[in-house]
Amino acid sequence: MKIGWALGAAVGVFLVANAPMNSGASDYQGEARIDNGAVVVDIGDNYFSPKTISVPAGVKVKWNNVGRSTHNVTPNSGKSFGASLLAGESYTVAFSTPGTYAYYCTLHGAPGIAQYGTVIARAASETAKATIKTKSVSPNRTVVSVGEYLEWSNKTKIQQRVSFTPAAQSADSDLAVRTTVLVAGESSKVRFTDAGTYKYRVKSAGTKSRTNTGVVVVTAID
Ligand SMILES: [Cu+2]
Repeated sequence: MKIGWALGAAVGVFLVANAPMNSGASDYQGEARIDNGAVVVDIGDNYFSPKTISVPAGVKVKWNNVGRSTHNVTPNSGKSFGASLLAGESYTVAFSTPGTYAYYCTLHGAPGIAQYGTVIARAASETAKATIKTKSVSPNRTVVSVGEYLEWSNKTKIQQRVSFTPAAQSADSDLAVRTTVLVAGESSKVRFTDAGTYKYRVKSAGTKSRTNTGVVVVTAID
């Protein structure tokens, strides 16, 4: 990562004007969404949105170039997927092998720098997970099938409160839950039984209270 600092700083200067503000406290920009059975990732000038998304393996991911410039989807390693897209073009691929697929645009980024993104394809047996850190929840865009769980792990040293809208279902009962509280180091999972888009806020307890946000798309894929 250190090696990338100089380039990252240089690219960052002109990105400020163009990049969406993904760090805002109540910002759900770049919501995960489904289009014709594919999970959509928008390509703008010069970013991918959502930047990181977790999907069930086998689900199609569709990149849409909604920017004005030409961009490309280039894997950090290998050539198992990838495309160059003019403005308005799209590219769809299904990640049928579970794994983490890191990619970037060679024109406006580098691996892990500036215009880059990640698709996490989960095995069918694998519960979707999100890690809560002080300044982020990652991945913060998750697609699950109806009936699946999302498990949050609290890696901070303070209590975190995850509140979602609409309510989901608790992991071990049929009770609808809107808020789940995680003490430091704990994890908690919630089951999503109805298709839809669930937004959530992760609020930390304590004086330096901070809110991170995320989106879960529950879909009837399969
Ligand atoms: Cu680009």
